[in-house]
Amino acid sequence: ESHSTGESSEPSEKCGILNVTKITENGKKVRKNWTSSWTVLQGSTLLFAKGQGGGTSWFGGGQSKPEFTVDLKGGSVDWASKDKSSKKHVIELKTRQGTDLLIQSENDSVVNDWFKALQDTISNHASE
Ligand code: I3S
Repeated sequence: ESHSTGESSEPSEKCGILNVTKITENGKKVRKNWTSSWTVLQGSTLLFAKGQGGGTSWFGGGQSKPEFTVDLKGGSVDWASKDKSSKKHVIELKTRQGTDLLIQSENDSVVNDWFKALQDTISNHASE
């Protein structure tokens, strides 16, 4: 186990509301189901909690769990091609586990920030 040689001592953490859908699960195509989700990037883990509002209620709180998490290590991130979605500003995230997601927001600067954060996370954990 090795940590990237500290260009930053801060843990990578980022959160916000994004539209998310799985497109592939364990390598199999699944039907899209776009959901607005409170999204947290914590280390190399991306966590999603369903539903808007209540924002941080599950986070750090007692019992509630994130609805869904993916490990970014060994994954890849790219802009989704037009045939993947008719929406604007769509990120395609592929994970080593064979779960692929589309991540979107109407706000392009929000999506650009997430794109960079995901890319940085993946490259910072590339050797693990
Ligand atoms: O790839 P698709 O099938 O065009 O994705 C659309 C569908 O998931 C659609 O739901 P239904 O399967 O119930 O028709 C969604 O409402 C659309 O948002 C999906 O397309 P976009 O282009 O928005 O990702």
